[in-house]
Amino acid sequence: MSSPTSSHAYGVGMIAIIIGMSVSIVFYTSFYIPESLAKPSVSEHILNPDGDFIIEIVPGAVIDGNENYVPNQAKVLLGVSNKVIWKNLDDTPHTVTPDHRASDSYSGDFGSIGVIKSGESFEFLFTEVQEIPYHCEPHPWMTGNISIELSRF
Ligand SMILES: [Cu+2]
Repeated sequence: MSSPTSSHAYGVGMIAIIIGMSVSIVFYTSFYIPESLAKPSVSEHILNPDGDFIIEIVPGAVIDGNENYVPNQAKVLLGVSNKVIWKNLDDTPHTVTPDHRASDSYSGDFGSIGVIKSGESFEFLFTEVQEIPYHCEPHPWMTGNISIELSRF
């Protein structure tokens, strides 16, 4: 048989377990899940670099042997020129397509979605050091390379 004291202790124990579980669930849903889904924290300098870095898809780029992406071997610095804009100045639609799947943990998958029409542009904010060789999907002889590097500051 149980004494009144031990059954009371048992009741308090159950309540403590229930409260503990509730607190854990509230913590998990309110703090842990939003934190794990949040984008990585990126410094203000990198989110708002000093200026845009322009890569022109020059007129006549569609013709094999011509210049196409200019500058062709681009080097950008985080916090300085990591926001890159490809401008299509050619008459033909082109793409910026990575040779191998490439992504940035803040901005997501790299590459133009569909074609960049004549007069239009594609922009991408790089937040991590990496090097990406890329090409034009309809005109695979058009190739370029972009390298994202740390600035010295
Ligand atoms: Cu093209």
